[in-house]
Amino acid sequence: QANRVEYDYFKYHTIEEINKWKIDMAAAYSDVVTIIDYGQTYENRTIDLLKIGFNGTQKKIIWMDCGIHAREWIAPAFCQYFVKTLLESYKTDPKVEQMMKNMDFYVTPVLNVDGYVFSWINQTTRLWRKNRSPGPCGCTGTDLNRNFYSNWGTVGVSFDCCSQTYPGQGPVSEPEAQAVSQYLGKISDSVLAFLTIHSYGQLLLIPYGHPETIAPNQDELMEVGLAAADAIEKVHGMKYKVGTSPTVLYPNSGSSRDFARLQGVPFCYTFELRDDGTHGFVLPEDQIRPTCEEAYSGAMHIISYAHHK
Ligand code: ING
Ligand code: ZN
Repeated sequence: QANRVEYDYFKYHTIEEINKWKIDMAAAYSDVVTIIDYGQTYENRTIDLLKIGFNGTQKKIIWMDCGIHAREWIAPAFCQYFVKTLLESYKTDPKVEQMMKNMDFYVTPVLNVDGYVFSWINQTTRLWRKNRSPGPCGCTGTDLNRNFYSNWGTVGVSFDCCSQTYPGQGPVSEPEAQAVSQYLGKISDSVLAFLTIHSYGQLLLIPYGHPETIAPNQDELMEVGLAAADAIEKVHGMKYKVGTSPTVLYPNSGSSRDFARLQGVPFCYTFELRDDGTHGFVLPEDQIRPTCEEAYSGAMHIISYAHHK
C-alpha cells in the first residue's frame, strides 16, 4: 500500500520531524490530505494545517489546533495521533467515512512554532510557554492564548511583559494569533467545532473565560462536554472535569476558544490533557499513548455530536 508512513507516535518529536511527517502524510494520503499554509510566525516560520476529507462541496469544518503553548508537548503529539487514527480508520469505519464526506478536518499540529522550537533547545528553555516576539519591557514573548479579540486584556492577564500571561501590546498584536483570527474569520460560517488542545489538568473547558459572559448554548456545551468526559473515562479510567474556566480554575480573556465562539462557532472546547500535575508539562513518553487514546475518544464524541446535530 502506498499509504504507509513510518512514525513513532508515542515519542515527542522535533519540529523538523513533525514537518517531515506532514509532508509524508500528504503524500501517502494525497486523495484526502492537503497542507494549507495560513501564516508566518514572528521568526518567519510557516504556520500550516492539514486539511483532511474527501473532495466535496458545502462541507462543514472541524478545527483542531495544538501547541499554542510551547511547553505542552503532549498537544502536538495528540494532533498527530488524531490525524493518523482518522486516516487509518475511514476505510473500515463507516462512521468516520461519513464524517470525511460531510466535513473537513483542519488540524494544526503546532501553532506556536517559534515557541516549540525554543522549548526544544535545552533543559532551561523546556518550560517556555509564550511566543518569541520581544515585549516592550525587555522580556520576550506574548501569551498567544491571551492575545485574541475576546474581552482582550480584561481578566486573567498581566501587563508585565515578563509575565507568563502577558496578553501583548494590543488585541491580535501577534502574527500567530493574527493567522488564526484571519483564517477562522474566512471559514467560521462552516466551522461546527473548534477544539484547541493544551496540557495539563485533565479538563474540558467551555466558553467563556470571562465570568460575566455566557455562551448562548452554554447548557448544551456543558452536556456534550460531560458526555465527552464520560467517553474519556471509559478508555483508561481517567477523570476529566468540565466547565467554564472561571468555574473550574480561574477566569481568562483573549483565548482562541472564546474568539471562535464569538465568531459563531457553536462547539468550542479547550482540552487540557494529562496529567493532574504529577509530571505537569513534562509528561513521560509512556503516557503519550493512553493520553491520546482517551482524548481521541472525547474529541470524537464532540465531533460526532456536532456532525449529527
Ligand atoms: N491553560 C489555558 C491557559 O491559557 C485555561 C487555558 C485558561 C485554563 C483559564 C484554565 C483557566 O491558561 C493552559 N494550561 O495553558
Ligand atoms: Zn496551554
